[in-house]
Amino acid sequence: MSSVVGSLSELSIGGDNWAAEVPGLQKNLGILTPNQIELAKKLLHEGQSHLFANWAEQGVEDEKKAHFFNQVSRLNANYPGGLAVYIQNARQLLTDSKVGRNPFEGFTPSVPSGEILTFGDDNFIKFEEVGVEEARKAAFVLVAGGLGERLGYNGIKVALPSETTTGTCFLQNYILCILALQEASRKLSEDEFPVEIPFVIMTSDDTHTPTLKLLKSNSYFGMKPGQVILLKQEKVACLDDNDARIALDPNDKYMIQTKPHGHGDVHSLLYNSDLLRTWRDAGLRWVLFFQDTNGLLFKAIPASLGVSATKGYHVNSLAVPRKAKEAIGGITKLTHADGRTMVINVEYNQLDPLLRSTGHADGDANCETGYSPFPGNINQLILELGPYIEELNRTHGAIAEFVNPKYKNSSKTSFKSSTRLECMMQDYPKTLPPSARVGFTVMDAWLAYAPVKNNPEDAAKVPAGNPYHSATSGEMAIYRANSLILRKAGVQIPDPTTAVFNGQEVEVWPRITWKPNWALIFSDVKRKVNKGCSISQKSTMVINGPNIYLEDLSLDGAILINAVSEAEVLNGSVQNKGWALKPIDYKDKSLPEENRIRGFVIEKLEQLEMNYSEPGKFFLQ
Ligand code: UGB
Repeated sequence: MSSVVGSLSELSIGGDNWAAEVPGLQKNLGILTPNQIELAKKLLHEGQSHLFANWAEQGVEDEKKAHFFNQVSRLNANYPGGLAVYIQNARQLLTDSKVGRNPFEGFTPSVPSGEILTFGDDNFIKFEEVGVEEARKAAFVLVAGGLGERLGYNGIKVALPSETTTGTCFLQNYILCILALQEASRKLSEDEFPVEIPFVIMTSDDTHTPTLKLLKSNSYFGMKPGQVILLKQEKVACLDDNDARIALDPNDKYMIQTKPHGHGDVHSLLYNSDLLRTWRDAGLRWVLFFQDTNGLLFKAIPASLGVSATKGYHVNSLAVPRKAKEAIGGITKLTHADGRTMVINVEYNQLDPLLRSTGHADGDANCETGYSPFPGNINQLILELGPYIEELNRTHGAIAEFVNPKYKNSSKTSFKSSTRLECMMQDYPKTLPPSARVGFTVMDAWLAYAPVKNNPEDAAKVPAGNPYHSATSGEMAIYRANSLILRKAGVQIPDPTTAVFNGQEVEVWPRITWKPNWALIFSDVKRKVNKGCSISQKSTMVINGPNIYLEDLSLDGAILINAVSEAEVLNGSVQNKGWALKPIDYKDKSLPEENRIRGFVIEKLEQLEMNYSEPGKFFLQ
């Protein structure tokens, strides 16, 4: 038993003098309601007397004291079993973490086998086509309640430009992709299925209002407002130490610090909403979960949905080759001594201890391929709706929790900052019966995964050869993927140059972007790219229009093409000064944060902009 609890359990909390040893509380008993007294007793019982240590005399700041109890009451009501259970769970998990207890006791890890896709081959193309067809039976769920602590950006992450050539923010990109999938799937459908793909966004107190504002001020980026559903997750109390002492806000002694409980909340929120039943009644078959800042995501979705449908997976996790120690979980097969097996994400902070404790002396290390043998979880999950509903009916959406304190020192006695219990959406399969069909799909990282998670300083410190996961690398990855896709379709594109922005060396490919209604899948690209095209390394190309065809295009500079759907274009030779990437200092506060975090701005020297607002065939020259 911890020291704090030990000493406090000696308090006679049941007797008249229950607050005698907590003067801050004792002197305020006169203003407390019976309900507040019950809550205060619970707190004392759970070793939380420090919360009252600096309370003012009765009559001073009484309103704030009432707010304090309102908050305690909410925290108590929002956690299954109440705040006392939360503190007890936290104390247990913190003790386990301190002694380094293996949460996978009894399990042996091994490398699972899954579907490994190669971009552009026949198999990939087939899965993409099946995926587009299935998309009309899908609902999308974006988890966007996270604080983005590692990125340190002041706004919500989904409002950040995914790339700065067009300035398209992540949320806009996701919505345009879903709408493009909706349209493509509708065209393939011969039945009466009304196609309006539902889009749920899980927000938190930190992100809800700005997310709604972003949507409203941009007319939902073209989606029908009723198609977008916001579900807000509640936060949990932060903890200051291994005794699970609740953390107070450093600026307000009557306010408990809270943080999101983790993306795992998405399952209970969906369970408690009516959405899943409504979707099932409407004939939907898939729920796709994804995260807030992966600009490549939708390049991977059609093929992976095709895999789910073809293989009949109840759960399909998307994965990419993982570098050892990269901050993404490893997909692992776990076999228990009693014979049970499961294929599950082992989070990045747990993989190394698990491997070491099961005879892998090097822990989380690369193998001869230069990658970890465990595929990296990119936390995009495709669940089949029917089995998902069945499972949630059983579990009510509860997901196992964990704690991840950042310790100040090796004795693990204090934290760098307060911590809290969390749960992860990818832990959903942990409770599934052995009959569940759980699979995963691996794709190249260049195609599928380029999140924006790390601030410039941390990104620059990433071990050599590991991905930066920064705004700089996230943007460059979009250009690289688009260039590689066009190359595969026959466009001549030279090898990239390298440049250093914010201390990170990155490949710089031509800045090629297209709207999702131009090409969602590789066969779209192949249909629209004809012979004789070349794009120089310094070039920029922005394609905005569904029927733009590239043929005999020689581009050395910048071109922006906007065309209505009936306009068909484009060939010829374009040469101009183009757009250049100009390095900037991320510490220069005179520049917008959106630019500073990527370490460059785009200098628009010269470009050709073509706007085709009438139907017809057009040629550049
Ligand atoms: N999120 C919420 O919506 N609510 C919350 O309470 C917390 C987060 P992070 P993390 O693919 O790159 C995950 O912080 O947790 C949202 C996987 O666990 O970006 O470090 C948040 O808004 C890991 O296995 O990621 O790591 C964001 O959209 C690995 O796959 C999302 O949850 C890794 O992501 C993820 O939050 C990865």
